[in-house]
Amino acid sequence: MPRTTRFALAAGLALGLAAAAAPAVPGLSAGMAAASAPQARQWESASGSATAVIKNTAGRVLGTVRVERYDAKKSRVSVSVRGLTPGFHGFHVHAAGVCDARSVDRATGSAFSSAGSHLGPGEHGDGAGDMPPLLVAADGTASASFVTDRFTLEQLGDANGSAFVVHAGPDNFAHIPDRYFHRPDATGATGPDATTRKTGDAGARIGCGVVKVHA
Ligand SMILES: [Cu+2]
Repeated sequence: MPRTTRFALAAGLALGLAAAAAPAVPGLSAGMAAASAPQARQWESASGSATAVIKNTAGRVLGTVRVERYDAKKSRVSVSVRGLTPGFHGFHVHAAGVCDARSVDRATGSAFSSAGSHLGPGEHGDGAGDMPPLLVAADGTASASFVTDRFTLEQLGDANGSAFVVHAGPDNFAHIPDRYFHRPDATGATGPDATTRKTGDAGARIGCGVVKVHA
């Protein structure tokens, strides 16, 4: 059981006991006990957060990400970046909490290979780490806030951590209708190729921030 849930339960229990110990006003104890339940949930939703500072390959800070518990199943992600090229940029949670600009992926030449693949199982677009792309304005800044139930704070802070990654290009979420055919590839497949299915063609990793989960 997560520590926060234990705390919420304990707090709710304590309030319930306090209410039960106040028999002087009949009916009040039941009311207080009922009132304690939503309060306990509120505490639970307010506790816990995660932050990440996103840096580019030169180590310059591009911006920050904050994740807060929204309710029992959802998180709110708030991100603010600057110094990017205008347009859409793929934005994902990657599965390893290591942002080493010198770790270059041999196949793609991209930096921050150390952050690993996208968080969670599932096809690209349906994975836990898939998030709305950042829309960067002409002045190079982007700001977004959204709610997701695809990952929890506990998942972000798992044994090998996680990282927020900004990509050089837009993310097509592997949403390529089957009418886009190409010649059979090495495996004989004729639909969208493996790179599109896996990465959404979002291109190189240009920003990376290790997630720090706070109790
Ligand atoms: Cu990514």
